[in-house]
Amino acid sequence: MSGSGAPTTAITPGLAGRPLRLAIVAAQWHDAVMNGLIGGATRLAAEAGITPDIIRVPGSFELPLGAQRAAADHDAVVALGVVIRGGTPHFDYVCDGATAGLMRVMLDTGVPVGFGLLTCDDEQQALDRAGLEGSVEDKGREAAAAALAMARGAGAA
Ligand code: DLZ
Repeated sequence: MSGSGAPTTAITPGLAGRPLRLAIVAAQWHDAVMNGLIGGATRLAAEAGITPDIIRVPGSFELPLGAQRAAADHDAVVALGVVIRGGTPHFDYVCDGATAGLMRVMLDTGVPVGFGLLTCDDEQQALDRAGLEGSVEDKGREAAAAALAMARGAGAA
């Protein structure tokens, strides 16, 4: 905002005018894809002048509890994970549990949770969405953008 007297530092207005506190809660399965997702979310945050806290949890099933803990001292949370379908119903239990748990955290706490959980039939589908070189989509970035938009008041009357 040159000429207006406003600060030129990249400050994302948050609660009480301070920068938003963003947590990226990330599972630890499928390293290459996770690195892409975390990179996408981190880049989006950096563009908004935010340095996120990155919190690792063992797997996608643990994302809801990680998000709940992070919601206690952050304005927005991005949950990132990758689940690849195997030969048993396990995939469905992990995906359903993580998805329902993350929604519950968001509604119970009122803290927006960006949904960056990839649920894929194979690794290639995940790589295509990971925001890596050669990927066609960047789901980490999308999830971070959604969480920050909600934290800034999107959807509020
Ligand atoms: C056990 C498991 C399996 C088989 N696959 C995945 C996966 O593809 N992605 C993921 O994030 N986590 C996986 N996990 C781990 C579970 O999410 C969870 O961490 C364990 O069941 C321990 O609670």
